[in-house]
Amino acid sequence: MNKAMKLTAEQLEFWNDNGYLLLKNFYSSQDIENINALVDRLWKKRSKIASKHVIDIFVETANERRVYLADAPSSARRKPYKLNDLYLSEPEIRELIVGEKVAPILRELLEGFPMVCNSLNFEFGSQQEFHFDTFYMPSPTPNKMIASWIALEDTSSQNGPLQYYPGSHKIPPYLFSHGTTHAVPQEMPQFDQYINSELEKRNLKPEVLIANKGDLLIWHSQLFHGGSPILDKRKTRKSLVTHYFTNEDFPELDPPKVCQDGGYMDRDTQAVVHQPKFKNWLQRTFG
Ligand SMILES: O=C(O)CCC(=O)C(=O)O
Ligand SMILES: [Fe+2]
Repeated sequence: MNKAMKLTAEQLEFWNDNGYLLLKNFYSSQDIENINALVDRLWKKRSKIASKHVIDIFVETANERRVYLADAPSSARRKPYKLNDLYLSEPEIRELIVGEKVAPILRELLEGFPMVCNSLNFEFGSQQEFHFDTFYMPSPTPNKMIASWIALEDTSSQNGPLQYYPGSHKIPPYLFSHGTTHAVPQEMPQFDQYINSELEKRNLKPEVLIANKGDLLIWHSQLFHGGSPILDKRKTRKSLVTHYFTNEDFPELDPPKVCQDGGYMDRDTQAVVHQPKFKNWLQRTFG
């Protein structure tokens, strides 16, 4: 393990107080350029590559759908999308998100062996409402999940920067009617009431992250965060988000290792239920 990359006492204290850690200039510009070039290549060659990459396109519009990248129209790249789980097939992504540079830090914060459970490549801001990641992927043991966010280009007030409430990880998690943090859509009005009163009681205020290419942000699974609105719709905000569980929570798994301090869940890609219209038409017409 590279001792020089481990966290200082001040960084750990900041993490405990705020629920996030910003590591400026963590990745080199070459590291980032390689990832941007990979995403470019995947888009350009999408009809020819064998890997089945799953992408959510036209996010937050009436046209939102999940398709294979090979079936995505070129126009989908000019609107917000989420390219899912590139880590499953791309070693360069694995090296960046759970390689020896970052894994010791994740391991220290998680107090467990970090295991990537998903990754998301964005080209635009997500504009995702404030949320806790434990709405979607609660870890079997509370607080044994963590997320990283890598700036693949600079962010500004115009391109939908990330925002979060420092200290919100100390709010007792809201439990939905089934007794866990996994969100129940019908119960969101009660959740909203709870969170608003907790934020007010603790006088917590949102902060917007203006980041530079190569910066790394790590957040606690209970940090309340989201993507702010994209004010200039033409402006991209390339980023890579990864969520991690711990191997200790999944003792039956022997995750492939990327380095001695981290690995990844080797699983199937998400299911693609809706086939693009054109493909349906081809199938109907030519069988
Ligand atoms: O990148 C963003 O704007 C937020 C993404 C996010 O919250 C997530 O993927 O969990
Ligand atoms: Fe999130």
